[in-house]
Formats: sequence, C-alpha cells, structure tokens
Amino acid sequence: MQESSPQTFSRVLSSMCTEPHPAAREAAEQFLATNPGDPATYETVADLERRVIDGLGELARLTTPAGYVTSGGTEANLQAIRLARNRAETRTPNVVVPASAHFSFTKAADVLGVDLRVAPLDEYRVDLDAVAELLDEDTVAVVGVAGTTEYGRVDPIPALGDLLADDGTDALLHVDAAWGGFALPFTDRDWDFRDAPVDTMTIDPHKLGRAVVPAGGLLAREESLLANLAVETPYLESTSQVALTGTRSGAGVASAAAALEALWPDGYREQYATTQATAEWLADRLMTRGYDTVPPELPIVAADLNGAVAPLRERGWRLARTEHGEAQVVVGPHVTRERLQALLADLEAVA
Ligand code: 0PR
Repeated sequence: MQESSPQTFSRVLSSMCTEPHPAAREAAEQFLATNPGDPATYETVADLERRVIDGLGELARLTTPAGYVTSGGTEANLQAIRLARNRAETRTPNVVVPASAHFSFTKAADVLGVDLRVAPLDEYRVDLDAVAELLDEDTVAVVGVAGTTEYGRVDPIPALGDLLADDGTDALLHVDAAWGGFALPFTDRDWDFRDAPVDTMTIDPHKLGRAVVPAGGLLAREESLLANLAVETPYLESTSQVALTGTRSGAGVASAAAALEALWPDGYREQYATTQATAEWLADRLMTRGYDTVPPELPIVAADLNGAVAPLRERGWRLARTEHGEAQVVVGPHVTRERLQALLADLEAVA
C-alpha cells in the first residue's frame, strides 16, 4: 500500500488554516465517530457544541448568541443568507455585498435564488454611499466583511448598521468574520460588535481559531432568528434541525471547544500580537526592497512581487494571489519570521 502524508506547513503562506492546537488535535481524534447532527444520541458532543457557540459569542461580544458549528465559512455564509431570505416576505430577494466579499456569497446567491448586488470599494472597504443606493425594499441582508480574504480589511460595520436603521428597511446585517474573527477582539479599533446591530456572523474556528478542519461557525444574535432555518426531523429524537448538512463532524466541534478552552483569551491575544508584528515586519522588508506592498491591518500582506510567485512555487513556496495579481501572504501562527527570512532569501535569488 502506498504511504501518503500531507505536506508540511513550512512553506505554506496561502492558507487561512494552520497547525491545529495540540489539544484540538487530541480532542478531534477522540470524537471522530460522533455526530452533532444527532444531538439526542450524541449528547456529549452536543454539549461541546453549545460551549463553542457560547465561546464564539463571547469572542464576538454577542450577549445571547445562538448558532452551530458549520463545515466552514461557505456554509455559514450560505445559511446566513438563507435565514435572511426565509425571514423576509419578498419573492424577489436581493443581498448587498461588498466587492471584497468571498465567493461563497456567489454560491449562496445561486443556490438560494437571491440576487447579489455588489457594492464597490473605497480604499479596500465597502463604499457606504454605494450600499445606500443599492438597498431597496427587497433587500433581505447587507453583508460587511471583517477581515477580507485578499487584504484583511474591515468594513465599517457600525456605519452599515446605522445605514440600515436610517433606511428603515428590515434587512439583516450579516458580518463575515470567517478569518478575522479571532483577531478582531485584540485590535485597537474604536468599536466592537456591541456597537453594531449585527444579526448574524460567520466566524471559523478552523482558520485562526486553531481547530481542525472542518469547523466553521454561524452565529445569530438570538435563538429566534435561527427558527428561519429549522426543518422538521421526523425520525430523529430532536424534532427540528437548523444545520444545512445532516451528519456533521464531531471532531470539528470537539476540536473547536478544546482550542477555545486552551486559547481564549490570552492565547489568541498573543497569537494576534505575534502574527501582526510578523506581518508588519514582512511588509517593511518588502517595501525596503522596492516592492509595492499593501500595509497589513490584520495579518495578511499583499505585495506585487513582479512575477516571482511562479519561480517561488518551484522552490516549494505556496503563495496566494489577489485579483489584482499581487502575491499574498496569510500570516498564520505557523508563518514565523525564520520561515519568512527564507522566503526573502529565495525572493532575492529568483528576482
Ligand atoms: N469568508 C471569508 C472572508 C474567507 O476568506 C473564506 C475562505 C470564506 C468565507 C469561506 O470559508 P471556507 O473555505 O471555510 O468555506 N477564504 C479563502 C478560501 O477561499 C482562503 C484562501 C485564500 C485559501 C487563498 C486559499 C488561497 O490560496 O479558501
């Protein structure tokens, strides 16, 4: 039989996933055969899932958080849009998203028959005037991104909330913090989610949360919102289900609970401080070497490496690319200065 093992993380700079925390790894293995989709049978993992939702809610500063552990950000975003669509009365629903929104919203719109209205950006953040113009009585949700996939930027979430209130529409405010959610509590912004009427949120333990894949998170401000997702489950002991998938990963749930237990809040604070300092250090080095670089506000660095991505790939480096062709380094906890020093040396060699 052929042995196969995954590649190491040492030259992976493109991934929002990272080395799981050792406690998360161990918990995952213990819960491999459990199914949180059947909570009356698998009560322990169901308890752990409630702990995860409470933990994510605390992180996001929602006071009465509800939700569940999804297969990832894609499912969480899709379900948030489904919830908003089901809740609204309109037969011609639309959703307003920033141009920076992850492509999972394109999938969600396609599956759900919702019209996607894309608002342009202003300096990497959504242009509020454009959002205001796109909104109408058929808008079921407005999306803000807190930690964009390409540049790690945070949309003006409280201002989006104000805009919805002023407009008098009944649309929900969904925040996609799939990647940024575990860093945001520690940044020195002048607001947090308590200042904004956030209805639903995506926040993924399998990205910066250090859980194993798959563990995404869908949060709702309160339980009653989730009723918009419920379907009856006649032959389960539990009578209804809000998740999109049926059987779900108990390993993901247990690992997310273990990671939160081990790292919230001090471990995540330290992780943010280290990765952000490393991202700034890398951006500084790249700028000094003359590369056009977008300064990191969260630990993602985008820079125009003048075509070096392909030759770097031959040396084993995995970098992502932005739509504008910049190379992108997602500075997860496995991306250390030593590794980036090796990257810089290789960059010099191939330039
Ligand atoms: N929301 C945001 C803001 C994201 O960045 C992502 C994933 C998602 C939702 C979807 O999450 P799941 O993948 O868990 O469903 N972000 C990128 C992705 O598409 C990350 C990425 C970027 C991966 C560059 C690879 C890469 O080369 O997976």
